[in-house]
Amino acid sequence: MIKFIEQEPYSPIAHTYEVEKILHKEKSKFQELTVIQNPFFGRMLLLDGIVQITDRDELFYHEIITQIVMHAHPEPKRVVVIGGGDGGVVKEVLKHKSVEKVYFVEIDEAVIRVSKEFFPSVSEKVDDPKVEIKVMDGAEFVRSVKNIDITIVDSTDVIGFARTLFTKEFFDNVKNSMNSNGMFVTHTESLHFHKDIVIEMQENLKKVFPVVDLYTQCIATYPGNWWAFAVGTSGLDPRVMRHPFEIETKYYDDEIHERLFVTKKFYKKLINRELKW
Ligand code: AG3
Repeated sequence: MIKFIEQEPYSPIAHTYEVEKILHKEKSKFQELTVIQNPFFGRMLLLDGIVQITDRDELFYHEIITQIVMHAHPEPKRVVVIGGGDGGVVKEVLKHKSVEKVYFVEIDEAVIRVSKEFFPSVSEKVDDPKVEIKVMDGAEFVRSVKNIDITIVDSTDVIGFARTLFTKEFFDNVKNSMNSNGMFVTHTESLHFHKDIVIEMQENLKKVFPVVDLYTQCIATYPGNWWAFAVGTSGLDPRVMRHPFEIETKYYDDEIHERLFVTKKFYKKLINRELKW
Protein backbone atom coordinates (compact mmCIF):
# COMPACT_ATOMS: atom_id res chain seq x y z
CA MET A 1 0.00 0.00 0.00
CA ILE A 2 1.22 3.54 -0.75
CA LYS A 3 2.01 5.71 2.24
CA PHE A 4 1.69 9.43 2.70
CA ILE A 5 4.21 10.99 5.05
CA GLU A 6 3.12 14.26 6.55
CA GLN A 7 6.30 16.05 7.55
CA GLU A 8 5.07 18.64 9.99
CA PRO A 9 6.45 21.99 8.83
CA TYR A 10 6.51 23.54 12.29
CA SER A 11 6.86 20.57 14.66
CA PRO A 12 9.68 18.06 15.05
CA ILE A 13 7.49 15.19 14.03
CA ALA A 14 6.08 13.35 11.03
CA HIS A 15 2.96 11.22 10.63
CA THR A 16 2.55 8.32 8.21
CA TYR A 17 -0.83 7.42 6.74
CA GLU A 18 -1.77 4.57 4.43
CA VAL A 19 -3.31 5.74 1.19
CA GLU A 20 -5.96 3.45 -0.29
CA LYS A 21 -6.65 5.93 -3.03
CA ILE A 22 -5.83 9.49 -4.06
CA LEU A 23 -9.29 10.88 -4.71
CA HIS A 24 -8.35 14.36 -5.80
CA LYS A 25 -5.35 16.59 -6.38
CA GLU A 26 -5.24 20.16 -7.63
CA LYS A 27 -3.24 23.35 -7.32
CA SER A 28 -5.36 26.38 -6.58
CA LYS A 29 -4.18 29.98 -6.66
CA PHE A 30 -3.20 29.63 -3.01
CA GLN A 31 -2.26 26.04 -2.24
CA GLU A 32 -2.21 22.40 -3.22
CA LEU A 33 -5.36 20.50 -2.30
CA THR A 34 -5.31 16.72 -1.95
CA VAL A 35 -8.01 14.30 -0.82
CA ILE A 36 -6.88 10.80 0.10
CA GLN A 37 -8.70 7.74 1.37
CA ASN A 38 -7.23 6.14 4.48
CA PRO A 39 -8.49 2.85 5.96
CA PHE A 40 -8.90 4.26 9.49
CA PHE A 41 -9.63 7.98 9.13
CA GLY A 42 -11.67 7.74 5.93
CA ARG A 43 -11.28 10.70 3.62
CA MET A 44 -8.59 13.19 4.55
CA LEU A 45 -8.20 16.74 3.25
CA LEU A 46 -4.62 17.97 2.91
CA LEU A 47 -3.63 21.54 2.16
CA ASP A 48 -0.02 21.84 1.04
CA GLY A 49 0.54 18.35 2.42
CA ILE A 50 -0.87 19.15 5.88
CA VAL A 51 -3.88 17.28 7.24
CA GLN A 52 -6.79 19.65 7.85
CA ILE A 53 -9.73 17.33 8.43
CA THR A 54 -10.55 13.66 8.31
CA ASP A 55 -13.98 12.01 8.14
CA ARG A 56 -13.32 10.30 11.42
CA ASP A 57 -12.06 13.02 13.73
CA GLU A 58 -13.30 16.34 12.30
CA LEU A 59 -16.08 16.53 14.86
CA PHE A 60 -13.64 16.80 17.77
CA TYR A 61 -12.18 19.92 16.24
CA HIS A 62 -15.28 21.55 14.74
CA GLU A 63 -17.54 21.11 17.76
CA ILE A 64 -14.92 22.42 20.13
CA ILE A 65 -13.68 25.43 18.16
CA THR A 66 -17.32 26.48 17.69
CA GLN A 67 -19.49 25.46 20.62
CA ILE A 68 -17.57 27.07 23.50
CA VAL A 69 -18.14 30.65 22.32
CA MET A 70 -21.57 29.83 20.89
CA HIS A 71 -22.65 28.75 24.38
CA ALA A 72 -20.77 31.44 26.30
CA HIS A 73 -22.50 34.16 24.28
CA PRO A 74 -25.99 35.06 25.56
CA GLU A 75 -27.61 35.08 22.12
CA PRO A 76 -25.39 34.75 19.06
CA LYS A 77 -27.13 36.18 16.00
CA ARG A 78 -24.46 37.46 13.65
CA VAL A 79 -21.41 35.26 13.21
CA VAL A 80 -18.28 35.55 11.06
CA VAL A 81 -16.37 32.40 10.12
CA ILE A 82 -12.96 33.04 8.63
CA GLY A 83 -11.37 30.12 6.79
CA GLY A 84 -13.01 26.79 7.49
CA GLY A 85 -13.68 26.27 3.79
CA ASP A 86 -14.78 22.71 4.51
CA GLY A 87 -17.92 24.14 6.18
CA GLY A 88 -17.47 22.26 9.47
CA VAL A 89 -17.65 25.40 11.62
CA VAL A 90 -20.59 26.80 9.64
CA LYS A 91 -22.48 23.56 10.29
CA GLU A 92 -21.84 23.86 14.05
CA VAL A 93 -22.84 27.55 14.13
CA LEU A 94 -26.15 26.83 12.41
CA LYS A 95 -27.14 24.35 15.09
CA HIS A 96 -28.17 27.45 17.09
CA LYS A 97 -31.65 28.78 16.34
CA SER A 98 -30.68 32.29 17.45
CA VAL A 99 -28.31 32.64 14.49
CA GLU A 100 -29.63 34.94 11.78
CA LYS A 101 -26.59 35.52 9.63
CA VAL A 102 -23.27 33.78 9.00
CA TYR A 103 -20.58 35.48 6.95
CA PHE A 104 -18.45 32.61 5.67
CA VAL A 105 -15.17 34.15 4.53
CA GLU A 106 -12.79 31.77 2.78
CA ILE A 107 -9.90 33.02 0.69
CA ASP A 108 -9.72 29.91 -1.51
CA GLU A 109 -12.89 28.92 -3.38
CA ALA A 110 -11.25 25.58 -4.24
CA VAL A 111 -11.46 24.47 -0.59
CA ILE A 112 -15.22 25.09 -0.57
CA ARG A 113 -15.73 23.31 -3.90
CA VAL A 114 -13.56 20.29 -3.11
CA SER A 115 -15.12 19.91 0.36
CA LYS A 116 -18.63 19.95 -1.09
CA GLU A 117 -17.64 17.13 -3.40
CA PHE A 118 -15.63 14.94 -1.02
CA PHE A 119 -16.94 15.88 2.45
CA PRO A 120 -20.64 16.49 1.75
CA SER A 121 -21.77 15.87 5.33
CA VAL A 122 -19.23 18.37 6.73
CA SER A 123 -20.13 21.08 4.22
CA GLU A 124 -23.86 20.35 4.10
CA LYS A 125 -24.87 23.76 5.47
CA VAL A 126 -22.72 26.11 3.40
CA ASP A 127 -25.58 26.85 1.01
CA ASP A 128 -28.07 27.57 3.79
CA PRO A 129 -29.94 30.86 3.15
CA LYS A 130 -28.49 32.34 6.36
CA VAL A 131 -24.96 31.89 5.00
CA GLU A 132 -23.30 34.52 2.85
CA ILE A 133 -20.15 33.19 1.23
CA LYS A 134 -17.38 35.70 0.69
CA VAL A 135 -14.37 34.46 -1.25
CA MET A 136 -11.80 36.92 0.05
CA ASP A 137 -9.16 37.59 2.68
CA GLY A 138 -10.72 37.48 6.14
CA ALA A 139 -8.40 40.22 7.42
CA GLU A 140 -9.87 42.53 4.80
CA PHE A 141 -13.46 41.41 5.38
CA VAL A 142 -13.53 42.22 9.11
CA ARG A 143 -12.80 45.87 8.32
CA SER A 144 -16.10 46.17 6.43
CA VAL A 145 -18.58 44.63 8.86
CA LYS A 146 -20.33 45.71 12.07
CA ASN A 147 -22.53 44.36 14.89
CA ILE A 148 -20.94 40.94 14.96
CA ASP A 149 -21.56 38.69 17.97
CA ILE A 150 -18.97 36.01 17.29
CA THR A 151 -15.92 35.69 15.04
CA ILE A 152 -14.29 32.29 14.57
CA VAL A 153 -10.95 31.87 12.81
CA ASP A 154 -10.56 28.36 11.44
CA SER A 155 -7.44 28.81 9.35
CA THR A 156 -4.47 26.73 8.32
CA ASP A 157 -1.44 26.92 10.62
CA VAL A 158 -0.93 30.20 12.42
CA ILE A 159 2.64 30.25 11.19
CA GLY A 160 1.84 29.67 7.54
CA PHE A 161 0.21 31.99 5.03
CA ALA A 162 -2.66 32.64 7.46
CA ARG A 163 -0.35 34.75 9.67
CA THR A 164 -2.22 38.02 8.88
CA LEU A 165 -5.06 36.52 10.92
CA PHE A 166 -2.93 36.59 14.06
CA THR A 167 -1.66 40.17 14.20
CA LYS A 168 -2.70 42.86 16.65
CA GLU A 169 -4.04 44.89 13.72
CA PHE A 170 -6.38 42.05 12.77
CA PHE A 171 -7.56 41.65 16.37
CA ASP A 172 -8.24 45.41 16.53
CA ASN A 173 -10.39 45.15 13.42
CA VAL A 174 -12.24 42.14 14.81
CA LYS A 175 -12.92 44.00 18.05
CA ASN A 176 -14.21 47.02 16.14
CA SER A 177 -16.57 44.83 14.12
CA MET A 178 -18.20 43.45 17.27
CA ASN A 179 -21.09 44.58 19.38
CA SER A 180 -20.80 44.86 23.17
CA ASN A 181 -20.97 41.12 23.96
CA GLY A 182 -18.60 40.14 21.16
CA MET A 183 -16.48 36.99 21.32
CA PHE A 184 -13.56 35.81 19.25
CA VAL A 185 -11.95 32.37 19.02
CA THR A 186 -9.05 30.99 17.04
CA HIS A 187 -6.93 27.86 17.12
CA THR A 188 -3.32 28.40 18.23
CA GLU A 189 -1.32 25.26 17.54
CA SER A 190 -0.07 22.78 20.14
CA LEU A 191 1.04 23.41 23.70
CA HIS A 192 3.59 20.62 23.34
CA PHE A 193 5.37 22.09 20.35
CA HIS A 194 4.36 25.76 20.23
CA LYS A 195 4.20 26.94 23.79
CA ASP A 196 5.68 30.32 22.82
CA ILE A 197 3.12 30.86 20.06
CA VAL A 198 0.30 29.98 22.43
CA ILE A 199 1.63 32.55 24.95
CA GLU A 200 2.25 35.18 22.29
CA MET A 201 -1.28 34.82 21.00
CA GLN A 202 -2.67 35.35 24.50
CA GLU A 203 -0.47 38.44 24.88
CA ASN A 204 -1.53 39.89 21.53
CA LEU A 205 -5.20 39.27 22.26
CA LYS A 206 -4.81 40.94 25.66
CA LYS A 207 -3.73 44.16 23.96
CA VAL A 208 -7.19 44.29 22.40
CA PHE A 209 -9.73 42.23 24.35
CA PRO A 210 -10.54 42.81 28.05
CA VAL A 211 -10.97 39.09 28.70
CA VAL A 212 -8.66 36.48 27.19
CA ASP A 213 -8.57 32.76 27.91
CA LEU A 214 -7.23 29.41 26.74
CA TYR A 215 -8.70 25.97 26.27
CA THR A 216 -7.48 22.78 24.65
CA GLN A 217 -8.76 19.70 22.93
CA CYS A 218 -7.25 16.40 21.77
CA ILE A 219 -7.15 16.02 18.00
CA ALA A 220 -5.91 12.72 16.56
CA THR A 221 -4.24 14.13 13.47
CA TYR A 222 -2.64 17.41 14.58
CA PRO A 223 0.95 17.55 15.88
CA GLY A 224 1.21 17.02 19.59
CA ASN A 225 -2.47 15.98 19.60
CA TRP A 226 -3.06 18.62 22.28
CA TRP A 227 -4.46 21.56 20.37
CA ALA A 228 -4.92 25.03 21.85
CA PHE A 229 -7.70 27.55 21.29
CA ALA A 230 -7.52 31.21 22.27
CA VAL A 231 -10.62 33.21 23.15
CA GLY A 232 -10.96 36.97 23.44
CA THR A 233 -14.14 38.68 24.58
CA SER A 234 -15.43 42.19 25.10
CA GLY A 235 -15.98 41.42 28.79
CA LEU A 236 -17.90 38.19 29.30
CA ASP A 237 -16.14 35.20 30.87
CA PRO A 238 -16.10 32.43 28.21
CA ARG A 239 -15.96 29.71 30.91
CA VAL A 240 -19.59 30.48 31.74
CA MET A 241 -22.45 29.09 29.64
CA ARG A 242 -25.21 31.64 29.10
CA HIS A 243 -27.92 29.47 27.64
CA PRO A 244 -28.82 25.80 28.03
CA PHE A 245 -27.22 23.04 26.03
CA GLU A 246 -29.97 22.05 23.62
CA ILE A 247 -28.25 21.13 20.38
CA GLU A 248 -27.07 17.77 19.09
CA THR A 249 -23.36 17.06 19.35
CA LYS A 250 -21.20 14.00 19.71
CA TYR A 251 -18.62 15.32 22.15
CA TYR A 252 -19.30 18.87 23.36
CA ASP A 253 -21.82 19.24 26.18
CA ASP A 254 -22.55 21.31 29.26
CA GLU A 255 -20.30 19.13 31.45
CA ILE A 256 -17.26 19.52 29.22
CA HIS A 257 -17.61 23.27 28.61
CA GLU A 258 -15.65 24.56 31.57
CA ARG A 259 -13.40 21.51 31.85
CA LEU A 260 -11.78 22.22 28.50
CA PHE A 261 -10.24 25.43 29.81
CA VAL A 262 -6.78 25.22 31.35
CA THR A 263 -6.78 25.75 35.10
CA LYS A 264 -6.27 29.30 36.33
CA LYS A 265 -3.10 28.30 38.22
CA PHE A 266 -1.58 26.72 35.14
CA TYR A 267 -2.62 29.69 33.01
CA LYS A 268 -0.84 32.13 35.29
CA LYS A 269 2.39 30.13 35.28
CA LEU A 270 2.23 29.71 31.53
CA ILE A 271 1.66 33.39 30.79
CA ASN A 272 4.36 34.44 33.23
CA ARG A 273 6.70 32.12 31.30
CA GLU A 274 7.54 30.23 34.46
CA LEU A 275 7.13 26.84 32.80
CA LYS A 276 9.92 25.11 30.96
CA TRP A 277 9.40 22.11 28.73
N1 AG3 B 1 -7.46 24.02 10.60
C1 AG3 B 1 -6.33 23.79 11.45
C2 AG3 B 1 -5.40 22.76 10.92
C3 AG3 B 1 -4.06 22.77 11.55
C4 AG3 B 1 -3.26 21.56 11.21
N2 AG3 B 1 -1.89 21.80 11.43
C5 AG3 B 1 -0.90 20.91 11.31
N3 AG3 B 1 -1.14 19.64 11.10
N4 AG3 B 1 0.32 21.36 11.42
C6 AG3 B 1 -8.31 22.96 10.30
C7 AG3 B 1 -9.44 23.35 9.42
C8 AG3 B 1 -10.64 22.52 9.69
N5 AG3 B 1 -11.83 23.15 9.32
